[in-house]
Amino acid sequence: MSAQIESVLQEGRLFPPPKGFVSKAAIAGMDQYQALCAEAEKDHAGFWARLAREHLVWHKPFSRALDDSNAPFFKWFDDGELNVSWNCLDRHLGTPVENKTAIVFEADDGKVSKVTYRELHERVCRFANGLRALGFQKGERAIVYMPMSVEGVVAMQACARLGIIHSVVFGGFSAKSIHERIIDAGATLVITADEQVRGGKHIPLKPAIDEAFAMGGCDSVRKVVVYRRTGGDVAMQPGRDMAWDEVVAGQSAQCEPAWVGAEHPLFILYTSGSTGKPKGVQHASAGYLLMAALTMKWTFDIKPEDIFWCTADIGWVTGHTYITYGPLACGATQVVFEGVPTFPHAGRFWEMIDRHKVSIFYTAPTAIRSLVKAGESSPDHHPRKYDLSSLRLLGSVGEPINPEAWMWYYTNVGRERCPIVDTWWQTETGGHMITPLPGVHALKPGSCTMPLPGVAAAIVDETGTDVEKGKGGFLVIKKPWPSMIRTIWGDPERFRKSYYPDDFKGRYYLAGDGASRDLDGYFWIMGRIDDVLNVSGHRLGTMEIESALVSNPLVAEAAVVGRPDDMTGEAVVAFVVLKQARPSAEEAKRIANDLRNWVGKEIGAIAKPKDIRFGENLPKTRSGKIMRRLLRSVAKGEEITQDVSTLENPAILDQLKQAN
Ligand code: 6R9
Repeated sequence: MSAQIESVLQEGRLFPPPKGFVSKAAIAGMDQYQALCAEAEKDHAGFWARLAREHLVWHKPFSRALDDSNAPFFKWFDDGELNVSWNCLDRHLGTPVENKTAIVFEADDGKVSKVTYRELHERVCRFANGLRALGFQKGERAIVYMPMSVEGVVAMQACARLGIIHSVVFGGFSAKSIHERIIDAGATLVITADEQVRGGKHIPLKPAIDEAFAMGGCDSVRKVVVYRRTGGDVAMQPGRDMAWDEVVAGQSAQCEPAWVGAEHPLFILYTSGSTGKPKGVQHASAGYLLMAALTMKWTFDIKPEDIFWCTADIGWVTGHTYITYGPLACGATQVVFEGVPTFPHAGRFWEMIDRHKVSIFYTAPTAIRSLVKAGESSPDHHPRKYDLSSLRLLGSVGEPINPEAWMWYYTNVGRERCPIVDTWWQTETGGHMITPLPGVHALKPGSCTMPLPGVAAAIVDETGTDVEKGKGGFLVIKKPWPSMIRTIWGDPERFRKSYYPDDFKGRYYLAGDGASRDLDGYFWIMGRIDDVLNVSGHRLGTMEIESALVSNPLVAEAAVVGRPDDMTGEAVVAFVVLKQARPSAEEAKRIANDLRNWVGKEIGAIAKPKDIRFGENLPKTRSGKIMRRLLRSVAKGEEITQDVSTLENPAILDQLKQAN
C-alpha cells in the first residue's frame, strides 16, 4: 500500500471553491465548517439532536438523542416517532413544493414523463392502500426487484409508509441471489416488474422471481406484485401473483401512514462481506433519513431551483439515499433514468444534462472512465459537443477516483467551473461521511478531503492508535452517528465481529478500507483491506465468488483475487482446480466460458471473472492456507519477489501464470 500512498500524496494541484459558491452555500466557508465541527466536538449527541429537530418532522418528539447502553448496538432519537414517507411527501403538501416536479423520468428509448410531488404522493398512497388491503403491515419484509422507474420509487416509499421493511435486490442479480434474500429476510411480499429495458434490450425480471420460487423454501411469501413495464409475456400464478394495476384499482389517494419509532427498521440492503454469504445491512428510520436530507443540503448544496441527477440504480445504497429518500425529503426535482450511459450513443448522459438542465450531477468513476474512452474514440459524443452550462456541481461515488479521471471530469464536464464532491461512504454508513463541501474545501484530485461535521473519522494502526499524518492505516469512525448500520439482519454477532472487532477492543467502527491523511489533513482512500473487491463500483466478496465456483460440479477448488483494471477499477481473477485432469488449451477456453456463465447465474453478471486460470493445485502454505498474496501477483503478471519458502508446492505457480 505504501507505494500507492506515496504516489497520491504527491498530488499537488489544489482547486479552491469558486467565489460565488462560498457565500451562497449551505455551509458557507471554512469558518462555518469549523464552527459546526467544534459544536459536535463539544456535545456529540446534542449536535445530532439539534439537527434531527431542525431537518425532520416528528409525529412525537424524542427526548433522548443517543442511547449507547448496549454498544455497539446504538440507538438514536429512540422514543421519537415519525414516518419516513410522510417526511418525503406529505410535508410538502400545502407548500409551493406541492406542484413542483418531483421526478423527471427518462425511459431507455428517450420518452420523458414528469410527476409532481402531489401526484407522487397520490401514487404512493394508492399503492400503500392496496398493500394494506391485502393485509400487509408494519414489520413485514418486502423484496423489491424493480427496474429504474417511478414505480420503483413508489414501491419503496409505499413500504416506508406502512412500516414494511424493504429489501431492494439490484435488477442485475440472479434468481439464486433473490432466493437467498427472500429466505434470509423472511419476506412475505415481492414487488417486481415483467421486464426491464436497458440499452434497447428487454431483460426479464419476473421469470427470475419464478425461478427463485422453484428453488423451494419461499413459502413465507404471500403475494408477488407485478408492474407491467413492457407487457412482455410472463406467467402469473393465480392466488399468488397480482398485477400492480389490480393492487391500486379503486384505492384512495389518501393513506394514513404507520407512525413508527425512530429505530424501526426502514430497510435491509444486502452487501458483500469477507465471507460467502452477503450481509443484510439493517438501517433505522429517523437517523438514516436525517443523514439523507442533511447531506443533500450540506454536500450537494441543494436549492429549490436545482435539477438533481444521481445516476445510481435504486438497487444500491446510493440509489436509496440519493434517489428514493434524500431528494424527496428536500423537495428537490430530480431526474430518474431507466437506461445505460452508452445507449443509443456515448453522449447520452451529456445530452440528458442539456435536455433537462441538470445542475447537480452525481455519478461513479467507472462511468466516467468508460465515457472518457467512448468520448475520445467517438468525438461527436464528447462532452464538449454539448451545452453543459446548467451544471454547477459534480459528484463522484463508489470507488477511489484516479486523478486523471478527476481532471477529465473537472475540465470536460464541469468546464473548470464546477466543484467535484468526491463522497466517501458505504452501504453501512447510510449517507456521506468524508466529502468535500463545495463552499468550504479546496479540492485535490483523488482525495475525499475531510469528514462531515459530527463524523469522527480517523486512521489507526492495528492496535487502534492514531497513525501519523502521511502514514497509511485502517479507516475507522470513532463515535456512533445517526445513519449507521444497526445490525446485520438476523445475525447481531456477525455485525459486532465485522464492524466492532475485538482487535480494536470494540471501540471503533471499522470501515474495511485502508486510508491515509496528508500533511493538510486530507483523507485519501486506498481501497478495501478485506476480501472485498470493487468492480465498477460494485462490492463483491471474493469468498462469495469462490463459493459460486466450487458449487459447479466440475470444480474441486477455487481462489478469487482482484487485479487492477483500467476500466472497471478492479477485475475478478479466478484460479480454479478442476476435478478432472488439467484441460487442453481448447477445452480450457470452453470450461472457462461455462464457469463464467455459471457465476453469472449464481450471483449476477457483475461477478463474472474476467480471467480464469486452471492449475492442478493452488499455492498453499504447509498448514494448508491459500497464499492469496502470491495469487494477486500472478494475476497482475508480476515477477514473484515474495518469500515462497513456506510454499508447499512451488511448481504450481508456473501453471497458474498461463492465461486462458
Ligand atoms: C456508497 C457505496 C462502499 C465501498 C467503500 C470504499 C468504496 C465508496 C468511495 C470509495 C474511495 C470514494 N468507496 N465511495 N472509495 N472514494 N468516494 O459505494 O457503498 O457499495 O457499500 O461500497 O466503496 O471501498 O468501503 P458500497
